[in-house]
Amino acid sequence: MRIWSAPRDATGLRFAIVVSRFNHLVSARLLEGCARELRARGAGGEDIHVAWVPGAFEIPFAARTLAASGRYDALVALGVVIRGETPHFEYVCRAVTDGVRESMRETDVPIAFGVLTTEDLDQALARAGGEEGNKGAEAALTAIEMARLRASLAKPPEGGA
Ligand code: INI
Repeated sequence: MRIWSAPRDATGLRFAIVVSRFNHLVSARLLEGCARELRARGAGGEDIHVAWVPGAFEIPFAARTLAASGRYDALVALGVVIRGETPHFEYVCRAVTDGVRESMRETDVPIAFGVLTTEDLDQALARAGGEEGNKGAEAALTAIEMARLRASLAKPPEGGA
């Protein structure tokens, strides 16, 4: 039996974080948590690149472009979509989730999803360093693990168990 598991050590890995400015109060906290986690796990400051985009809708475009550059082991997408009075919320959520998934498929670069989709601002704040933790930091851990896993899955060992 071969069991795949990947260490969450970011030493030597290169990351791009795409973060949206909409609901900046919250997205800045996600970014802070994400960058802090990457650094704490060994990533160098020069190996973490940050691209700000206007809103969550723009995240997939930036993520796909950065992933296609071939310069990153993994990406993190960060944003905050808060339900309003209109169905616009649903469209933005769908666009960002579908778009990030497509970007990952098209480029074969892992993209951790740290986009909050909440009912209100309080829920979003709770997930950005409040009582529900920091989803930016959680996304950082996912990005590290997937970057390592991608490398080991691409070169499976010869032979049996
Ligand atoms: N963008 C967000 O990131 N969060 C939101 O809550 C949001 N709402 O509610 O509208 C939002 N809209 C902007 C959208 O992402 C685009 O930036 C805009 O439509 C221009 O393309």
